[in-house]
Amino acid sequence: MAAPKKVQQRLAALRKEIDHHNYRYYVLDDPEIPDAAYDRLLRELQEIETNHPELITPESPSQRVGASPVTAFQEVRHAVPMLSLSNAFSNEETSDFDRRVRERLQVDSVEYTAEPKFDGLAVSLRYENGKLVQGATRGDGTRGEDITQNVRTVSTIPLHLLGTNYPAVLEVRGEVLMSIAGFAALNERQRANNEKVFANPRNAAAGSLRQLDSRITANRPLEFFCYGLGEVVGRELPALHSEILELLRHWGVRVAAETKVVNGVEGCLTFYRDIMQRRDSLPYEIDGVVYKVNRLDQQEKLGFVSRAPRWAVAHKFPAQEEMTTLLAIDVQVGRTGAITPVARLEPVVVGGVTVSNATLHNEDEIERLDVRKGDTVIVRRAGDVIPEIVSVVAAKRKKGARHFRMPTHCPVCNSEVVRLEGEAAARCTGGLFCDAQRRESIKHFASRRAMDIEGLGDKLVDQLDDSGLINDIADLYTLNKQDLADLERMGDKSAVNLLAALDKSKNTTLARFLFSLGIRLVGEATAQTLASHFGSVEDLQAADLEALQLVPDVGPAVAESIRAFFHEKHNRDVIKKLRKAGIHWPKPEVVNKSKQTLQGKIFVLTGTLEKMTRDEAKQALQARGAKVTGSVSKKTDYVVGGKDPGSKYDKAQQLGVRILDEAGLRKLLK
Ligand code: JCF
Repeated sequence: MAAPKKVQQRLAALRKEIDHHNYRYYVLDDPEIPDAAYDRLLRELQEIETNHPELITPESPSQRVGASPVTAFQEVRHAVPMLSLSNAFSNEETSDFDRRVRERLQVDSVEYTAEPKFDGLAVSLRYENGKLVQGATRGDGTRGEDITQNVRTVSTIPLHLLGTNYPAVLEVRGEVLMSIAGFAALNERQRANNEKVFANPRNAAAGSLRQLDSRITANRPLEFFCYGLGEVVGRELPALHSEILELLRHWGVRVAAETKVVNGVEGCLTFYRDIMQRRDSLPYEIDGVVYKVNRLDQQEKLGFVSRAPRWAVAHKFPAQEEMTTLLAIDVQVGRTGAITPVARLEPVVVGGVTVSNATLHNEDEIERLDVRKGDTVIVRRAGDVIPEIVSVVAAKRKKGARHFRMPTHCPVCNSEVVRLEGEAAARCTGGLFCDAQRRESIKHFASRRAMDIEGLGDKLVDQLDDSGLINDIADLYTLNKQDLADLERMGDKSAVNLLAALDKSKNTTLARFLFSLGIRLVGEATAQTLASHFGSVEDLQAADLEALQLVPDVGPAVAESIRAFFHEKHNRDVIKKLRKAGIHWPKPEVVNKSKQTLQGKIFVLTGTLEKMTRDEAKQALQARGAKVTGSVSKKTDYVVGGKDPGSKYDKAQQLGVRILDEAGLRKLLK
C-alpha cells in the first residue's frame, strides 16, 4: 500500500531539516539546535522509514554512516575536567591578571610559561601503561565524545609513549588543528571534487576530527600539540609546568616549540609582541598566547573560578575575520589571460592590517558564496595569503542586489572572453595583443625564478611598455643606455645596472628558459622535466602530442598547451630573437628512461649540502624521475637534510617522513 501523501511530505521536510542540521553541526561546527531536538527529528524520520521501508532512499540522512552523532560517538566522562581559559584583550587586562595572581600569592613577581594559543579543538588523550587507549573531545568540559578511532589517524599523536618512566595512567591534553598549508590543500581538493569547502582551518579541523568514518579523518592533514595534563596515576610529577612539558616531550608528545619560561608581566608582554610579529609567518593559525603560572604549588593555591583556572589567561590577538561592505567586483587579467574577479572593499582592519581588496578566485567561487555588490561580507586575512571573502551575511543583503556577471569582453583589450569546458577560469582570447597579458608575461619572464633580471620589477615593466620601447620579451635585449636614461625616475647608474642584469640573465639553463616563456600549464617542475627529456628547444618544438605525453607528468592538457604555444608563429619568432640576442645554456643531461630509478618519488631538500649545490641535487633527482617540492607533507617520500636544516626537517620528523643525509642521497643517486 502506498504511503499517504501527508507522510511523504513530512518525510521530505524532515530529511531537508536534518540535512541542514548535519551541516551546521559537522561542517560549520555551529549547531543551531540542541542534540536532543536533533535526536527527536532523527527518530521521527527513522520511525516513518521503519513503517514505510519502500520510501528509504540511499540519500536519506538515516542511511548515511553515523547520521546521529549521539548514537555514533560514545560519551566519555573526563575524570579531571577539561578547563577553558579566561581572556585578556589588552596589555592592561594582562597586567590586571598578573596583579591578581601576585596579590593572591602575596609575592612580588611570578614566573610564567608562555605559549602560542592554537585555534583548533581541545582533546584529551588517555594513555594506559604507555598505550593510547582513548581520545575524547572536550565537550562541555565534563563529558565529551569518544573519538579514539579518529585521533589514532593523526600522525602527530603517538600511539604509545616513548621511554619507560611514564605513569600508569596519563591523560595528555592539547589541541588538534590543521596547518594553514594543510587547510589550503584540503580546500583545493574539496573544490576540485565539488565537495564542501571549509571557511577556516578551525572548521576544517573540527569537521575532520568529528568524522564518523575515521578513514576520512585519516586523509585530512590534522596535527596535534599538547599543552597540559588531565588524570595522572602512579607517578610523581615535577614541580614546574615547564618541566612537565619537557617530560612530555621526552615521552614523544608534541609541545609547541615556541613555548618559553618568562619572568613577570614584562616577560609575558615581550613574548606576546614577539609572537605577534611572527604570526603571519607561522605555519599555524594562532589566536593569541597563553600565560600560565609555572609553579604547580602556586597553581594549586590559586585554584579556579567556575571552569577557568585563576593561574592562566589567554591574551588574544586581533581577530583575523572582520565584517565589511563589498563596494564592487572588478576583474583582473593575468599573464595567461585568466580573468580573476577581485572584491573591492570598504577598507577594514583585519588582524592589524588594512584590507581593501580580496580575491574571489573565479566565477564558481562567486556563485558558491552567492556574493553580490553591496553585500555585507566576512573577510579573512591569515598568514601571508591574499585576503579572502569567506561568507556573506545573508540577513544584511539589500533588496535588489544583483548577481555578478563575468564580462563578455576583456576590460583591457576588448577581445572576447571565453570559458572552456572543465576550466575554472574565464580567459581573454587576446593573447599578446592584450596589454595586460603582454605586461604580465614580461613581468613573469623577468621574475626571480624565471630569467632573474635584477632590477626589472613590475613598475619598470609598465613604464617600458607605456613608452613603447618594448613589445615583447625579446625587445628587452635591444634596450640601450639612452633608451633607459630617457625614462622618468631612471638615473644613469640604474640604467647601467639594468643593462648589466640583462646581460647576466643571458647565461641561463634550458629549464629556466622554458619556464620563462610562460607557456600555460608549464610551471617550474614541468619545465625542468621537459628540459631533461628533450635537451633542446628544437626537439621540444618538433615533438607532437604523442611524443609530449611520453614525458612524465605531461598529460593531454599540458601537451596541447605546449603544441598551441609553438604553433604560434609569433612565439617561434620571439624565441629566435632571444637566441640571437645571445641567450644560451649548457646542454642538459638528457634522461635515459632506464635510469628513472626514482620515478614518481617526492623529495624535499633542506639545509646546505657539502659536495653539491641544492640545484645540482635537484637536477640529479629529477633526471631519475623524482619530483622535488618545496614543502613537506604526508605525500613526501624523502627529506634530504644537509647542514643547518630548517623547519622542513622538524616537519619530516613529525610526519614520520624518511630522512636522508647527504651520503644517503648519494647512495640513492648511484
Ligand atoms: O592552544 C590552546 N588553544 C590552549 C587551550 C592552550 C592552553 O595552554 C590551554 C587551553 C585550554 C585550557 N590551557 C588550558 C588550561
